[in-house]
Amino acid sequence: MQIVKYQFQQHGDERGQLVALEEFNDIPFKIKRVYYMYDTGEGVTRGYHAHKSLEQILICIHGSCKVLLDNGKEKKKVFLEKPYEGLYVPNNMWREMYDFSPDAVLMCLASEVYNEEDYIRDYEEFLKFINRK
Ligand code: T46
Repeated sequence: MQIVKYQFQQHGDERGQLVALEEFNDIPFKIKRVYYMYDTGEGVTRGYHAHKSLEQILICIHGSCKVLLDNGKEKKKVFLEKPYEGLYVPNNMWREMYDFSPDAVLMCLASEVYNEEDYIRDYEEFLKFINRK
């Protein structure tokens, strides 16, 4: 499984850093939704689902966290700690987020608006779904 981590351009000067993200230029899809999570307590794990069609870019814009990606055949762990790095999470990929630092802010850029019908929240169902493809 290939992990795709984007390194965004940083516009830095003596005032600090700035990252700008444009759909189709920096992000490989039209951004229809942005959400972020924070105040994730110690030991918290999130995710535990896959999406049928949604594509996303995950950016830990503050602090750090880990993401486990699982395509049903292979699993990979990715550490996110840089506000200028974005992890691409394609559809049909199981994901789990964990080991959030207390100050972590995980921002997600999504290719679709929120739709609970797009979620596969049961791992066995996920395996059946990808094997049917
Ligand atoms: C994903 C990972 C990385 C909304 O109302 N709108 C939204 O856009 C989202 C994302 C969530 N919600 C509601 C639904 C739940 O009642 O917020 C609550 C928490 O959502 P969820 O348990 O799905 O959160 P995570 O952190 O497990 O997963 C989220 C995304 O849902 C998911 O698409 O890939 O982050």
